[in-house]
Amino acid sequence: MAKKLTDDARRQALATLSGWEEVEGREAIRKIFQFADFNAAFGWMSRIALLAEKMDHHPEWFNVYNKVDVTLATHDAGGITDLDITMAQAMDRFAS
Ligand code: H2B
Repeated sequence: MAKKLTDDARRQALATLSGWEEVEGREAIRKIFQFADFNAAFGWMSRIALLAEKMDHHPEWFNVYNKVDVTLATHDAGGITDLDITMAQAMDRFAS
């Protein structure tokens, strides 16, 4: 099972991402993605969904039109693991 990152490792990993913030009161990270329209948002979600299945690691997300509000955490570990950082990096990359 993926291991929870230490406080230091988590901070270091977060510094490699842009626009992600720690969720208050819960060990998770969050970013709100904005796209040109629903088609672009949902296309991105579809590509991430394929990756999520491959990784067996799934985002918590909420979509309204062109926005996707994403929270990442590893439920099995009760916090942030490398899986969340890898997923966040892929989300950023796929969105650019
Ligand atoms: N996704 C996330 N974000 N955290 C998990 O702990 C997790 C998951 N566990 N996707 C996986 C599925 C697990 O429930 C299945 C049984 O492999």
